[in-house]
Order: sequence, then structure tokens, then C-alpha cells
Amino acid sequence: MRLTPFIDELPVPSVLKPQWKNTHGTYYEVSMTEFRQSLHSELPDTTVWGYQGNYPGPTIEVESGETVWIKWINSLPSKHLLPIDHTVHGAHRDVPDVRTVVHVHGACVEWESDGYPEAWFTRGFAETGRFFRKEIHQYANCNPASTHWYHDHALGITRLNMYAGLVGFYLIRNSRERAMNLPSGKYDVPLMIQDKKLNADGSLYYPRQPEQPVAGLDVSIVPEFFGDTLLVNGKVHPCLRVEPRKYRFRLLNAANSRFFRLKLDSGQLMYQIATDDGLMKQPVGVTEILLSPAERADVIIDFSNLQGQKILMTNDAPVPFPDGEPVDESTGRVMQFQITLPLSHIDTSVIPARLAPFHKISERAASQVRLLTLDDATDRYGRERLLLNQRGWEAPVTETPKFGTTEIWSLINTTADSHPIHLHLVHFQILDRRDFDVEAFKKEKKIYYTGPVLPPDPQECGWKDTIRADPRQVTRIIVHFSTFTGLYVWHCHMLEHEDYEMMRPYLILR
Ligand SMILES: [Cu+2]
Repeated sequence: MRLTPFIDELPVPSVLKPQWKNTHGTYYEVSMTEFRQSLHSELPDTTVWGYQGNYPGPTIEVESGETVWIKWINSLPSKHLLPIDHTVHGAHRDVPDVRTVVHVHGACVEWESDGYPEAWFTRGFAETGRFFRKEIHQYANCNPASTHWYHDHALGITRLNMYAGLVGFYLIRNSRERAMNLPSGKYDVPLMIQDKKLNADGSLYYPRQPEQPVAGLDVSIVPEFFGDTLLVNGKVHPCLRVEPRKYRFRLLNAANSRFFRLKLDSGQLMYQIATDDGLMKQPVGVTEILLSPAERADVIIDFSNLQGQKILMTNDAPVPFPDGEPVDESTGRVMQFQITLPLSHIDTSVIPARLAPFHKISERAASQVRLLTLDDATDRYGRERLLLNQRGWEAPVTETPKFGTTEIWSLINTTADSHPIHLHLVHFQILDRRDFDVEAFKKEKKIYYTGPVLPPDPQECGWKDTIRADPRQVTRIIVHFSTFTGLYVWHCHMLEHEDYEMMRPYLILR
């Protein structure tokens, strides 16, 4: 589908209103439903799934430390919008097709409310997965001010539920950040970037089969999904009319598998102020920002003195990343900023020279080093099946950090693609990356490094919950397990990988 770009205004999701709020906390109810919504003015409306009748769902805004309860309500039809592969883990014929469970990505949360993939529930909680514990989830929000997001996480169909539209922003704010005088209010705009394929009748297209169809299967999971059209906040190639002043944008890659490498065609700098889990030590001026699925970066863009101009946000990340196909005209453009609004008042917001204290965790603090491989395997249909540490989802738990300890996880990527690895609950720091000899490793199970130690990119110097593990490299992260105990997950955030079977449970022991 070729649709005229930059004719539709960027939608900004509304902020969710609570059912009630008192000194103990705040209670929300959020329904998931199927409805029709316009993704582009030249297309008929699209049937999507969303929260509170919106895709993306309403933005949930909370304070650091505020206790929040959310009743997530499944009011979806019993038939799925998209083709289900019943051969992948957790999606066999013995479970209902339409299952949901909500994960707040980046959340500091008890395990029973984390959105464990087997804690799914159906309409009216009629059926539930074996790890379902409660209808009302409780969030501690023991995080600094940060850009988080919520999305579906049901085992074996996460890629379909999220593609259908079950995604939204979850922003944590606090007085410390408010005192910094960053661009705020209508000058603080979240941007959720995704790719999709749309049929001429407006309906969502998701493949029933890979390019080489799998013999014997009506529907088969694909190795990765890459759409030919980019959307921001649920609108195809939108435009945003802005004032000639500074804006804060919260960039989120919410695509199934596509990486985005974002630039402005004006060549100007974006001042990154936050990573996945909060403000950085100091702002970093960058001309491009690479975001793998689920990564976030908050940036300040200054449109001062650019009155009347139009600035394009472009993307040039190959798919799969990093050695795949280049982008085309459609996937190479994200959205347009039109500096056409009059300045409503003098811009007094600032880009502070210092943002937040940040202390590097010392490697010596680690009591355990885990060597964890990212592996290619093949299933009984001859399809690629990606694994973590040679194990699938059903294998017994092997990562069992003790509460209060610090660990180094060495992610040994033996595959040809980059994988965004996400750990639930915790926030970590990246130590370094280093090339190694994959063939020798496969033969001898020993790591022979073939390159120098590479420090994290400037844009990664902060708290992270999702990190690129690049091909033929060992990526080391350092993690402190200090907020909750219980059963969580770690996984690749390319959703087609996560669903098959690049996801593992991990257990934080008391
Ligand atoms: Cu992956």
C-alpha cells in the first residue's frame, strides 16, 4: 500500500483517568476490546485491538513510589484477529485462542503482577493460565522518572496480540524531574514507532506462512515480521505541527522485529536525556539513535529559529539488523515535523548540563558470572528455532540469582542477527561488547576473543532493561537483584523470536 505521507496529524494518546485515588494509591480499570480505527485518512478504518477503545492505549501516568492497582479486563471476541500457529509453545489446541496478560515493560513489580506469559486470562476471567494469580495487578513503581510501556505478553501469541494493537505508554514522573524544567506538558510527546502491512481494505496483514511455506502446516510462525509501512502512535507516516522551541520526545520501538535507526534530515542534533529506565548522567548530543524492539530513548529536539521549515525523521536500519536488506522509500521515512505553529510563549525550558546521579556498578560487586548463549536450532518442520542457552521455554529454570546479589550476564550471540535481550523486573548496566570466534566456540565451548573490548555506545550509558546483543559478539551486562523475589522472564524482544522459543523463566531466590 502506498499512502500519501504526512497528511494525518500525529495522535497523542490521552492520559488514563483512575476509578479512584486516595492517600494509599490509585486504582484503574482497563478493558481490552476489538474496534475500528483510522490508521490513515486514505484507507478505510482498520479493525484493531486496543485498551479502552484505543490503539495505542491511553497513557498511564504515575508518580515514583505511588502504589497503583490495575484491573486489566479482557473483553475481546473469542475469535482471534490474526492467524495462529498452534505448533508453537503455549499456543496448542488445548488452550483458548484469545488469551491476554499485560506486562508493564520496565516495571518494578511483584512477580504475581508482572504479566508472566502463562498468567493469561480470557474474557471475564473464564479461563486462566497455570500461573495466573490475581485479577487486579499491583505496581510498586519503585522507579525513577522514566518512559515505560505496557503490552500483551500471552505465551505463544504475543506477536499477534501486540500487532493487533495491545500496546500503550506507562510514564513515571517525579518532583525531581519536574524541578529540572525540561520541556513538559504539550511539549512532552511520546512517539511509539511500529511497522505494519495493511491490505487495501484497511485490514491488518500478518503472514500465515513464511516466504517458503512450511509443508504440512496451514499456519506457521515466520522467522521475523517486517512491515512495509511505518506508524507512529497508530498513524501511518504522520506529521506533527510544532512551535519553534524545544520539545521532549519519548522514542519507543514497539515493532515486532524491525530495528529503527533514526535521524533528522536537517542534520541537527538530538539531545538524548534518558535511556530505558530514566534520566542519564548528562545529555548526549547525537545525530542518530538506534533502537531495537522495546528500547526507549528520550530526546530533546530544538526547533527554535526553524519557523516555516519541515523536518523529516528518517530510518535507515537494515532488516534483519545489522546485515539484512536496506530500507526503501516507505520504511526509510518515519514522520514529519512541521514548524508552523506560532510560539505561544517564550521557551524557558532547558537542557540541563547535569541530569541525574549515575554510579557505575563495579564488576567486583558481582558474585556470579553467567555465560548464556543465543543459539540457532531447527525444529521438526525444518524451521529456524532460536533458543537461549540451548533451552526452550519448558525446560526447568536455570537462572536463579539470589535476592540482594549482583551478577554479570555474558550474552554469547552465536547467531547472524542482533537480538534485543530484555530482563523483566531489573534495570542493568552494559559493561562491554567483544567479538569472538563463533566456530571455535561451537566446537570447543570456549570463548576466543578476536577483537578489542568495546565500550557501550554513548546512547546506552544509563539504566537499561533491553540491550542489543549483536551477532558474533559477547555482550556483558551487570545486574543487581534487589527489589523483589519470584518468577520472572528474560527473552529476546523480537516478538517472533520470543514466541518461538527465545524466552526463559528466571527465579530470584530469597
Ligand atoms: Cu531474537
